Amino acid sequence: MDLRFTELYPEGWGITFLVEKGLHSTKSPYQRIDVLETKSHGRLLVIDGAVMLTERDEFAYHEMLTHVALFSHPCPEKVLVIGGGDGGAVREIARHSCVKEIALVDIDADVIEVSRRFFPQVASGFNDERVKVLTEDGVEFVKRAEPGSYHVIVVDSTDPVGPAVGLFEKPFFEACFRALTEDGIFVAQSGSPYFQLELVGKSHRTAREVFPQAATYTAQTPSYGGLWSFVVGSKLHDPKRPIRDDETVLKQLKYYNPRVHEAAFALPNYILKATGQIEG
Ligand code: AG3
Repeated sequence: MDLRFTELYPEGWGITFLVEKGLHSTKSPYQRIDVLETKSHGRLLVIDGAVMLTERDEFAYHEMLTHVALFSHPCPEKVLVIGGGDGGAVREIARHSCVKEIALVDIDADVIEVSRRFFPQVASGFNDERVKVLTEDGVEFVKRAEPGSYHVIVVDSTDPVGPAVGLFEKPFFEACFRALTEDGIFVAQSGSPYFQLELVGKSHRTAREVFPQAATYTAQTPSYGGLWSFVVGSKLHDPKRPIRDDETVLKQLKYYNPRVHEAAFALPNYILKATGQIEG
């Protein structure tokens, strides 16, 4: 008999993994966390029934979430990550030697602990001495942050249900704008173009209202059902153009390269329409 895990998307389709065994299940004060050993994708982290990452393809999401903004900035010394308690985003950011400080703020200490224990390769960035981890509400943290204190803010949230709802709202984008330096860049995961197209559109429009430059880009993330979207807002630098080519970082990467960076902003018509960039 095959054991299976399916993340069922709202319209009644989903993504299925054959499961070797369950490794861990826990209910934190905020959400349910499961770790499964799959047949095809190594370990799988699930939060409240939604796929967060697999060992096999987490690189695509984490590289594209972080390096587009980081390579668009000439010198991102101070970086803030909101969410991302698994550590994958921090691991990618820590590859850049120009980064001097990384603060990670995740509301759920249990996610960090589970990742350290079951996903040591993903959580490896937590061992970097530039990283400071805080377990508190990301929205409140950014609201209180000293204006102009971060060069890049990366939002690695779960879906907009439960504790992550506020991370998709305009007041949070505005708080990030204030917390960024004058040439700061904001980037957030903005949902699946297949099953959250409204969210992709809303995130894009919100970023446009708050930042002088804003754009949506995509990457292939098979474990999230195909294509995934990200929204980037920038105060000065063009987020569509990489302006550093740090070879020591680039040669470590499995997905991102400067041509992928530029190409990721080329969007299919249905996403251009959903984000209000073409009529229809
Ligand atoms: N980012 C998870 C993206 C949301 C996935 N949603 C879904 N499968 N319904 C956080 C985990 C990666 N660091």
